[in-house]
Amino acid sequence: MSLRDGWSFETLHADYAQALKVETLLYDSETEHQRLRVFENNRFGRVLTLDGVVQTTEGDNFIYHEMLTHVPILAHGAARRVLIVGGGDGGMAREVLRHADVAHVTMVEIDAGVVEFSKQYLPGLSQGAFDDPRLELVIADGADYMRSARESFDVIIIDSTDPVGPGEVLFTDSFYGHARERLAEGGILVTQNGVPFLQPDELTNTLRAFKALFRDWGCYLASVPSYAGGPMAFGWATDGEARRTPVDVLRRRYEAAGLACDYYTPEVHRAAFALPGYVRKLLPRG
Ligand code: AG3
Repeated sequence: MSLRDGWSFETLHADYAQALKVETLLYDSETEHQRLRVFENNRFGRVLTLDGVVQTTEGDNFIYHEMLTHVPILAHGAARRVLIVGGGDGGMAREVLRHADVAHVTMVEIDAGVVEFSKQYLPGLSQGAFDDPRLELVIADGADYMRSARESFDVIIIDSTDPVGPGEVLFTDSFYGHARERLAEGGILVTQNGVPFLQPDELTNTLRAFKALFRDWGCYLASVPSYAGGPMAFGWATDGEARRTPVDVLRRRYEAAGLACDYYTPEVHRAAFALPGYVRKLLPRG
């Protein structure tokens, strides 16, 4: 049971759990796909959980969403078409749409319930992104979409849950293979890849698949307080050279885009690819 004595306990990991105080329970119900809850916490603001696992909070979502959007988009330098898989809360779309040069965003979310619900209970996440004419919302299974779509994208962002339940198919080799076919030349794929201290295999498995498919593959890190257990890893895969974009070029692009981020800076962008030893050891070898 994830709600106990006025606290929300997360049971994602076998031997470690975080708890957030539930000031007010605002919503608690079962959608077609998962159990959805929103509550108010004094430190984090509104918190969204799916099947008891924290997905996003008003307080710290900027870290996750900025790092999964501005890193690939500014490294690419000319992204016009972006695909988001998942992201029903609208936070990822919000950050992508800050780039005036992005002409089209396709967002593929499996759960229409999450989108409707987020507009109502978490308006601060999407901040009007769902009304932007550049956004095309597709309610579909991300894996089915990736297999059958014909469009191509400069940046693909996988904003998934953890690889349990509906999110599991978004961590398979065949899904990554289909994603690669959807990338335009020089296109970049980034993924939510869990907290490597607690979910080491998740990162190794994804990177093993990337290594077989892409010329440049790896991961970068950011600490998101509500994804407890150490920094979170984001998978990076491309056949292009964008990872090596120098910091002064990133600075110019950041300024030209008129961004004023709360986490992302061009320096943080470069530094995020520096991996501590325990993470480096999780990368596939040979
Ligand atoms: N989706 C990522 C949630 C992952 C939480 N996992 C974890 N703590 N290991 C967030 C959706 C926000 N748009």
